[in-house]
Amino acid sequence: MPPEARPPLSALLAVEMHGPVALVRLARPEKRNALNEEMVEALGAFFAAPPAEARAAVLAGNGAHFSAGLDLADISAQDATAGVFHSRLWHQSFRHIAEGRLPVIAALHGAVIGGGLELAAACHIRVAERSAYYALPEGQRGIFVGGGGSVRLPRLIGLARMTDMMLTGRVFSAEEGQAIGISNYLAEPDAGLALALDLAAKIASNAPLTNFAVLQALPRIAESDRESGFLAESLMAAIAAADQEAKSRLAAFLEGRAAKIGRASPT
Ligand code: 1HE
Repeated sequence: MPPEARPPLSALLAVEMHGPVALVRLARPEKRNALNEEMVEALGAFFAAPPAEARAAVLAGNGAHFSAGLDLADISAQDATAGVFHSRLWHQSFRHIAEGRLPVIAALHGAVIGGGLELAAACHIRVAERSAYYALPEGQRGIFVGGGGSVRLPRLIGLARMTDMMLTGRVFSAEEGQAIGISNYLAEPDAGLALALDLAAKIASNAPLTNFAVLQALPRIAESDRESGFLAESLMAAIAAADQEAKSRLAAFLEGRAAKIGRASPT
């Protein structure tokens, strides 16, 4: 179904297509894009079944911040049983982002806090404007990460840095976040979304099987034992190279019709 024919998943999630790139925006700026259950469910529903024509996505936030994290009102009266199911809902939704069909670029600015940072970590690439800052104030609030942060963030920035953020409330600036690997690209004010859309358009022009291999095979290989990894790599490489898309791209290069690889890359 074309996106304009689909009923909106939630008024708190705005989706528009830019060619093959789906731009998904958290649309609750009056609450600093604090993530309530409706938004987390809508994110999961979108990325579980993205529009057929979408080949990549950008996830951004409306207003001055990417996201202030979990809507603290959602859990203020929650018991332990409700809490564990609430956290599992986040896991299920974010899995559709991290392990879904689309490469997803997070375009970050302003607060990227708590569950907002967990959401950013579930994306495949992060672009951060200089206004971005990162914190895990769960320690101050008496709670714990529940959106996959304890699994994804140590892999992104290291266990010691995450421990520091959670125990001391340390806040990292955009520049620090770039240095420690939270963001892949640092953008000037108001330039982050355009850069993220450009990168997503490039990704959308890759061979679909290469994108599949990067999203589905690479993280599994990276987490598996070496010998299983080498074998899975050989199988994936052989399947990708045998695809017609690879054949025509390789022929284009060998016949001098393909672009050469330059040195410059954005930021
Ligand atoms: C919220 C939330 C929220 C704002 N839940 N309502 N996250 C936090 O601990 C971060 C809490 N938020 C903040 O520190 C600040 O709001 C900000 C630095 C992000 C922005 O400050 P500011 O001055 O621009 O906005 P504000 O006046 O603080 O907030 C505007 C409104 O948004 C206000 O509501 P209002 O009805 O009084 O207008 C705030 O209450 C509301 N708001 N953030 C609920 N987070 C899966 S587990 C993950 C665990 C976590 O994410 S813990 C981290 C939670």
